[in-house]
Amino acid sequence: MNRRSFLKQIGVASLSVFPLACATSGWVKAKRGRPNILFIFSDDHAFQAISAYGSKINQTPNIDRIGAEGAILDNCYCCNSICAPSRAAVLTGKHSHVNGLRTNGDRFDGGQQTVAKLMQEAGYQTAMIGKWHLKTDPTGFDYWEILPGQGCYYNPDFRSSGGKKRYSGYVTDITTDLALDWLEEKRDKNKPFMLMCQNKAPHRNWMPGPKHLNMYDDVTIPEPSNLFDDYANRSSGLKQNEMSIAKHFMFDRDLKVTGSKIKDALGRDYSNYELKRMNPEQKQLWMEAYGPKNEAFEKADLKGKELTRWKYQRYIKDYLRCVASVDDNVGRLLNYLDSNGLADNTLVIYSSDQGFYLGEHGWYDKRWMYEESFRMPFLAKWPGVIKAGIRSSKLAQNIDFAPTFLEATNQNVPDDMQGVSLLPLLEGKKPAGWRKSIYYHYYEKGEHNVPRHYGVRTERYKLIHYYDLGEWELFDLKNDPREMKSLYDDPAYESVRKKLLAELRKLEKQYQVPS
Ligand code: SGN
Ligand code: CA
Repeated sequence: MNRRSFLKQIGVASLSVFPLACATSGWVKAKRGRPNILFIFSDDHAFQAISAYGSKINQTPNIDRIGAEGAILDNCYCCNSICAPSRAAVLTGKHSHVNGLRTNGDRFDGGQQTVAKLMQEAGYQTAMIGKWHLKTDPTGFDYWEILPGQGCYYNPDFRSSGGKKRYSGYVTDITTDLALDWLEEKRDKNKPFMLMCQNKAPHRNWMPGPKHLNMYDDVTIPEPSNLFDDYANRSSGLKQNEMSIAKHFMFDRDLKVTGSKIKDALGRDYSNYELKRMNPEQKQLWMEAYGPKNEAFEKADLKGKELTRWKYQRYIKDYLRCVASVDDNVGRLLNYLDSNGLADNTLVIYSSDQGFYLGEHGWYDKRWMYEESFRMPFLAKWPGVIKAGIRSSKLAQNIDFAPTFLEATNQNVPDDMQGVSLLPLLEGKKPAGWRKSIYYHYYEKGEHNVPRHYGVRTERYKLIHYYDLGEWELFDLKNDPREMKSLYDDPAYESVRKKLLAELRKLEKQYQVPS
């Protein structure tokens, strides 16, 4: 770790107390040259659905390959578990309260410093392709072609500086086609590149592509042990959730029971708008795949827990089918690098804007500071710099991605970025003084009714404050990795609670969180 990173880790934001000479030379190593960066980012891809993270429910051979040839971070977390805020943190290297994007409803200020602009100024060709979701147009990219808003799975529209264009086909394939086309035809091959290839999948409403419609038809996916969580011993906020597998799926749109008018617990029966986008051939394949399965479901007339179990199976299979297409397309990108002599000089990263509930706590969606949605997958390969098979459990965060890109390409990390480069971890080092805690803050009041909260996670514990409810939770992740019982009021944890609170206040000061 260079000295600048070290100062940030220990919470010294300003360099002014140290001699200036230290700040200007010797910290940024010259050995790495100017590699390309291929950043593959998915939307809502949970670590539980990646075999390199020990998935019990699917295989992701191409994503795994990145980790097998490089490094895997086991404790990488987002600063705010929702789409646009996570993306803004990645671009700026800053927490939500600093980059100004706290909720999906906010507009990103593209006038501010971003890693894309810094890379561009350093002579890189930069491209943003796929899901963007920041409301304002991308800045700092030589080329961008993005999905409007959340985008569609079938025959999606894309927007570029030249206007809107509809492509026929499946969004994950098309996003990768556009990325490959930029690599092959559109970039200036005399310059190094940073390509951000960002999938819509596996976001709700989990529409599988034509190739994967019947995958998992003959298997039963194992359920998480807490699918029927009763929310005892934790904040009252859990019971108020509107993201429950049992209660908050719309049969037609989410569960693909076409024509169903069964309402969810909130009285909604939205239909699946994606079906209207399909051409006759796509629609036929779809109906052939889902028709018989839906008939069997209707005949079975399930009730209670059996119905919830059926919903879980339908949901998880569709989610995993979307992931299968992501994985195939990761393979296409890796093959392109291999066969065009680019692999050796390219840092490839696979990650996702946040995690997701795959039935844990009875849920789908994200937002909470519990592990499944807080944690992000992070796998990286860079032959010659990252040795094969590195695995780090140190605490990393999405605000670290921009500093990582900058350090990897031999640039200074601006002092106002709040993250630190992850390269030491990826290189298998165990830097002394690495951060011992992570700050988190979820601000959105809206869909899924998750109470706003902030908190701190250390290597072993987690403290969460639901400030609108005036409630706290404390988890011992070593003894209770599924976060089923808060120990906040347990006298045996009195000193742990005090230490965590002090740590939280320290982080708030370090990151200049407004009170
Ligand atoms: C949509 C989804 C929500 C999801 C948000 C945010 N509803 O609104 O389930 O939480 O996006 O997702 S849907 O009915 O429109 O599918 S995010 O990844 O963009 O933050
Ligand atoms: Ca997301």
